[in-house]
Amino acid sequence: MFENALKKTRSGLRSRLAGFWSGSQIAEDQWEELEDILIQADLGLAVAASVVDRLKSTTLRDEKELNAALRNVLLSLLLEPAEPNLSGRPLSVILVIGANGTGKTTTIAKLAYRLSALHQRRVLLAAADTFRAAAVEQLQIWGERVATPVVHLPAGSDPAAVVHEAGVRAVEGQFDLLIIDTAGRLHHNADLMSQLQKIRKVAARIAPDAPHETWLVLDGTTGQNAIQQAKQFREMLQISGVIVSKLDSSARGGVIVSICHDLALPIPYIGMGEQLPDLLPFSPTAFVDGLVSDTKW
Ligand SMILES: Nc1nc2c(ncn2[C@@H]2O[C@H](COP(=O)(O)OP(=O)(O)OP(=O)(O)O)[C@@H](O)[C@H]2O)c(=O)[nH]1
Ligand SMILES: [Mg+2]
Repeated sequence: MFENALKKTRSGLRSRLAGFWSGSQIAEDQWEELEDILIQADLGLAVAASVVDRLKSTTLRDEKELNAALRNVLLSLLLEPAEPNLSGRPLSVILVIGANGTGKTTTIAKLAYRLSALHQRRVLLAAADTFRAAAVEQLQIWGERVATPVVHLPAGSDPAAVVHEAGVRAVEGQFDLLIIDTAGRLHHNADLMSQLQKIRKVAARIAPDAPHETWLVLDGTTGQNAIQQAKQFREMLQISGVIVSKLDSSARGGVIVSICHDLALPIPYIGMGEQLPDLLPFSPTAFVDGLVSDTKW
């Protein structure tokens, strides 16, 4: 899954680790270099330092052992997710939030495709990004492609009203899932956060315990900035998981470790492209292998 996506990061790591083993043990400056390598792979300062600390306290005799230990340490930092079970109630409501351009709308289309085509669920979409002119139309185009209805109101309507309308329609039409698309940018950040809080309140009236999931979409190519974004959103709203998009492009991948370790948030899915099948449940083993392993090792 990650073999091609993380190729650049992996080969960088490999070539630098290969030159590591000159003497019988790793010198202090080499540990520092390893920390740098991990930071460059987007792991973040704190995580990189803690990985190195843990490796230092392990007996390592050669490159192979270093790689195996690195693999184990990284795996231990990742939360083991399961694909969310959205079938235990009559209607599940999923709120999708995230900064402008991170991939929310595309992710929703991929989710609708995955959950309807693969899991045979009846999905309804709510176009609650009423701020950006073309946002409703963009969701409608995706809706047509995945044969999923989209609830919308005239441009400039209150997004919370769209959510209310979609909730009524979802209950009446006995849909299994309602997925709500939201704006990524308003005139002010504070406006966006209060709008999202209002949407959340309205969503809470649709079904008991709704929204059942609030997924934050982070652009995997933005590295540690994505972590800062997550912290801002988390101050305002309870987030149940993070979907990392664009891991197929120039992402260095390490941000995944930070999301699990620093934010302690699960990653139900990852986005690996712009096509409908390009949303996959996150697999920690496949990810770590993509980052550090190679079949030859
Ligand atoms: N390569 C790649 N591109 C992606 C992925 N997900 C989204 N994109 C692209 O990222 C761009 C923004 O995607 P949108 O889904 O419109 O993002 P958004 O968060 O809804 O944006 P706003 O509504 O403007 O806040 C589009 O060009 C998408 O095709 C992905 O997993 N891989
Ligand atoms: Mg959008």
